[in-house]
Amino acid sequence: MINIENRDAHLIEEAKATLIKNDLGGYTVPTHGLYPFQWNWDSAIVALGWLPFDEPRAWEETTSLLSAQWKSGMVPHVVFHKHSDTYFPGPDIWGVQNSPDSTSITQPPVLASVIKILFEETEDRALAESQIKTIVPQLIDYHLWWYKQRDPENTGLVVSYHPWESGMDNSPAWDAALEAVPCVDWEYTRRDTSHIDASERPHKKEYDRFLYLVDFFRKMNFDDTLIYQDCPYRVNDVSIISILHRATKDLLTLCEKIGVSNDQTAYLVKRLDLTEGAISKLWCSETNMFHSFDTRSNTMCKARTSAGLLPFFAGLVSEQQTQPLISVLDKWLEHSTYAISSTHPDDPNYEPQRYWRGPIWIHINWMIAIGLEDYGFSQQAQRITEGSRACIYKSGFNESFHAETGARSGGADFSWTAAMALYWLL
Ligand code: 2M8
Repeated sequence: MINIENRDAHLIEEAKATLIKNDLGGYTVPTHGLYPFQWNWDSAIVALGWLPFDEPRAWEETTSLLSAQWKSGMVPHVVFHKHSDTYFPGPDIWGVQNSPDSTSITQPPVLASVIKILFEETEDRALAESQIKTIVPQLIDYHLWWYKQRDPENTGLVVSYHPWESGMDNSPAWDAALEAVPCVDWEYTRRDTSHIDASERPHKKEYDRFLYLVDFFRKMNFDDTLIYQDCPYRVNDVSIISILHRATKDLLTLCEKIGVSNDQTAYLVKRLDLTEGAISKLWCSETNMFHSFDTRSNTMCKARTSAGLLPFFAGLVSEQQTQPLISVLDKWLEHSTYAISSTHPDDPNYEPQRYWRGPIWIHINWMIAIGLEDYGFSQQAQRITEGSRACIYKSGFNESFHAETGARSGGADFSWTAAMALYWLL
């Protein structure tokens, strides 16, 4: 018989060792080789992993990310602190003239929600109090940037300009919107497929468009207004909108705790109201799910993906929508030996091993489980937690997990999975 306590103790040590191995001094790479820089939402999740065994290091993960914040308030999706040629595209392709080097787009802003957790759970109160004073103003600037630059017409739904910004790079949700983007007109050599089998990565047709968009941002001189007007890819991403919504609420709670109340916080409150009034645009009564929306073609991105469950995390699911969405979730779980796959198994574009088209991502399951608990669906939350834990027991700290077998998928020794194990699962 397996001794569960011993197994968990061993896994905890392994998870800590994974973070320590991926620590490049103040920031943690997702995994060496495949992703040799600091990624935005990875770092937020990773801070939670440092928290139980090194509180100063947990905070440092977030301040190193915020050190790359742009004057506009934007916090980049990748920060190129140190040179590496194991990844493509690097800073030369992005062409940003900032220090430190970074990309010009952002990622799902889960950071403020993480900071709230760090603030509440850090035992060294002096550390927490001192960090929060500098971080909160930076987070306010970041959230103001989101609402003002990414929703200049006050629709209540911010837009995203790149599948990399969603963090769910090759999700079938983006297929149609991405097809409308031209292909890049120069040759390039990918590095990702030299680390990971091509069957687990996006196709060339997607990379051609990813890179066209990178070129486009540079040609627009990274000007928020011009990009909003002309970007050939512009979607209301239900995942970003949900994560931003919860993060803004968490940020406002933090502001209250530390006595910050001003025009900016009042503006954020108004923005929450706007989103609450607009979210029904992303609800589909045929699929009984939320979907992203392509604002270029004015069509819904009908793929059934795990992003469509994240409005639970945001508290954006209405009373009438709750039961239908829970029925979808229950069927999804019936299909799953493990946890929630990134794409619903019945979706025609589901591929259980290909990156964001099927595999299980532990941090997404964490957010869904939190949302379900908030709505009182503890049984489903528990089932998702157990399924996520089972992936780790079976295959360790991988980037993601095969949706049906729980086998490894993507990179090994992966920081956000180790962090979720330390903070959530073990
Ligand atoms: C993946 O995205 C990067 C581009 O940002 C890539 O494939 O090159 C995604 O899984 C993304 O969500 C994640 O933040 C990043 C690093 O783990 O890798």
